[in-house]
Amino acid sequence: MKKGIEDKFNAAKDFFASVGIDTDATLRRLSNISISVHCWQGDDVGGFETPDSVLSGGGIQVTGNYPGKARNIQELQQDMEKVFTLVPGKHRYNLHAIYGDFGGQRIDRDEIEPKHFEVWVDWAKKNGLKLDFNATCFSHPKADDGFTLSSYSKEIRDFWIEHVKHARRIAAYFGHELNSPSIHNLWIPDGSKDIRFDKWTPREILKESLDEIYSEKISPSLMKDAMESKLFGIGSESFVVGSHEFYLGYALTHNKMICLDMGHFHLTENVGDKISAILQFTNELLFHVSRPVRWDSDHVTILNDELKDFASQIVRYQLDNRINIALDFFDASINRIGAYVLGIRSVLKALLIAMLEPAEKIKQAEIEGDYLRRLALMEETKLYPVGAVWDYYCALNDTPVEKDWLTDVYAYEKEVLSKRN
Ligand code: RNT
Ligand code: ZN
Repeated sequence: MKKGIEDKFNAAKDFFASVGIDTDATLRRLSNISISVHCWQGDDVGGFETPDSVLSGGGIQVTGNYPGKARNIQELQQDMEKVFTLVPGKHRYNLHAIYGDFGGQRIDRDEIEPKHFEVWVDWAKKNGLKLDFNATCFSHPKADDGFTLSSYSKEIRDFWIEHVKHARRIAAYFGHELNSPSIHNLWIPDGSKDIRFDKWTPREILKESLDEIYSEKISPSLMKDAMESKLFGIGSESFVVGSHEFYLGYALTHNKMICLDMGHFHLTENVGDKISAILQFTNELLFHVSRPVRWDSDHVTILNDELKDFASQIVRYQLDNRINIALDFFDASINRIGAYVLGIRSVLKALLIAMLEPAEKIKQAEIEGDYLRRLALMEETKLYPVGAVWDYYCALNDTPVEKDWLTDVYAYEKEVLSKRN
């Protein structure tokens, strides 16, 4: 371990003990939290259906053309292995349906099978990872008019229903092979650019499509279903079929998980705040941790107030096993490996900060109605020596301390990424 790290940690540990916090227990707790790391930051949501697949439609957008993106499964796996050496903890990996191994064949979305994802299962086993999954209802000609599961065309929606059914079976296959239920998240782009006259019918159709999809019962020991709402997208500014209320209603009445993407709400809404409301009525939630900048821009997560608020909600109410943390950002304007590392580390830091709060003391002040004390304690907490604990945790896990990971990222860029074009 680098010189000084342990000394600083011990001093911090004494300090935290003096405010009633057990630092070692905190680090054990942090190491038990797994983040589901998304595959799509690695190649700008392109996928591997064809050698030159690119993100299209769906109201989501990647901007930037930083060199070195992964062009095939092997490169993406190599990149991810690098990423996982630079972040502490054991995590999960989150695939989209377009990332299968289709062997150069044209396999349409309604034909994908577990065998197309064997290469990922083998890789996950080798690297001690668990897998999550997503149907891909965008970047496809049958999604071009902006409607998939809620399409007025029976042919179109049947195609997508079939796709999602296949995707759920692949998630179940992951759960079975890796001994850990795989979360299958469903997000569809459906909506319209301009004012919708009939908002009822598309939602009624979507509900029927979902009923059809979920009529196939799969054990929650293999896979769990989540559904992700959105406020608006590019091309669906005026109306989104799968709104928050729609999916919240569906999830609560059908025993499904809701997925809250931090970029899918009004910018002044505190998404973390929703946790203590929704979890009064259901057992688990999925989060897409992201960073909206003025809109759902999917910037790399950083340690900002929104992220800290989110983490504090998990930690304060011991929801470690009820909130599933997944990442959802894709920035093509910076080194993609570095984007992953920075984003993952920021989420872990937010959790650590929350775990090192003098929670009992603040709660007591609140119960007693001593709101000045409550405010003062929360304010003091902001300067607690969390950095020393974080550095120690990174070193303990054989991962770089402070910004040392940059050295690895740039070396990898030079040796590997710069040779791709
Ligand atoms: C889109 C949703 C969705 C996607 C991924 C690629 O607005 O956030 O989660 O980002 O499925
Ligand atoms: Zn999302």
